[in-house]
Amino acid sequence: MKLGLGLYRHMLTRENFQFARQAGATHIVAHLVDYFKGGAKNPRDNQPTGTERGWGLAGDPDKLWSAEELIALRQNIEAEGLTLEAIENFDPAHWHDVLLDGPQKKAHLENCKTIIRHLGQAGIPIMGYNFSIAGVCGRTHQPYARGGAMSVGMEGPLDTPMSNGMAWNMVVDENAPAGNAPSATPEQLWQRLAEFLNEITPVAEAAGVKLALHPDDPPLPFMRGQPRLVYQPQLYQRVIDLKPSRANALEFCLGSLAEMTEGDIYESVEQYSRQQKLGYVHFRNVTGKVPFYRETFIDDGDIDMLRVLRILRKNNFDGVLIPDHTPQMSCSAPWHAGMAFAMGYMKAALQIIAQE
Ligand SMILES: [Mn+2]
Repeated sequence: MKLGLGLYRHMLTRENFQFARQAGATHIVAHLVDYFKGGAKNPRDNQPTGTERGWGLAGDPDKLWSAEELIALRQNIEAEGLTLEAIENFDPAHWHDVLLDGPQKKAHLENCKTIIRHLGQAGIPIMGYNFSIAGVCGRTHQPYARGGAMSVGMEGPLDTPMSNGMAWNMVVDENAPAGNAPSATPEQLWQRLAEFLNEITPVAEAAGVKLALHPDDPPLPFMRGQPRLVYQPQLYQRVIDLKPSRANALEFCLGSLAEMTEGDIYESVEQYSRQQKLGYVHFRNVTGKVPFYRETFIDDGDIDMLRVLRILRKNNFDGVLIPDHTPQMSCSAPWHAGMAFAMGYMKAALQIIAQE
């Protein structure tokens, strides 16, 4: 197993690649969506939480990530002795009508195919994605973690309907008419995923790219009046069975899985790693379950992280683990300190299980 670090778009700098390398990482997972246009409630030095308008305006709908910029990113990462393992998340500007079943759906499916082909050309093996209408929303940011560290949690469900012009917790149409977006049914959402996988997996197979699906964060059956896909551990199996393909894989988020009300985290790790379905792993810890949970320091939550690593090793998982999120530590570099703490723990844990 390999240690990686996830970096937001504005953090894809030489200094941060060096930081990752210094903390023992060999791999990078890069976000290319800019989640930080939502203003003061969405500071750039933390994971995005945002407001009812989400994380702000999505990217340029007409500007897909090119093979050239992906190759340049990979080369910049390799220049610091690291490997680019995955791109995490499509920009809702490029695929919102796949999620919403809107009028541009055909063009947006083509956008996804083009982006996957570009990843293939750039030699990036995994595309992480989150098939969600309302997206990562409804979380609160408070001093929840040890020592009063600022962290993310949930204080109950968010039922405020999603407004028109939004998708995936971002604004995709600033000029949308007032009012709320129509609600889908759970079956419609699964139908949309089935169509996406049927269209995209053959392209991904040909490009040598794995699609890796993140579960819902937070994992509730509905958020903002919209159904969600993988909000219990067994629903991951439904995704796998929907489209048998080596390109149909999972962005396996331990935190989101542990926040779910059903299942057992160790059985889930066993079930999906045994099937060789893990693209990469979000290796983080939490206490509690939806709709009242808190993200914790990696050593301080409900999950026995070493037990998880032993299961992954038993099933020959050889991919990348990244910390995903951590609480913010009190200092002048709260994000970096939190990540360095998590990666030090992970490095030690990997050394321990390697010696067993
Ligand atoms: Mn995650």
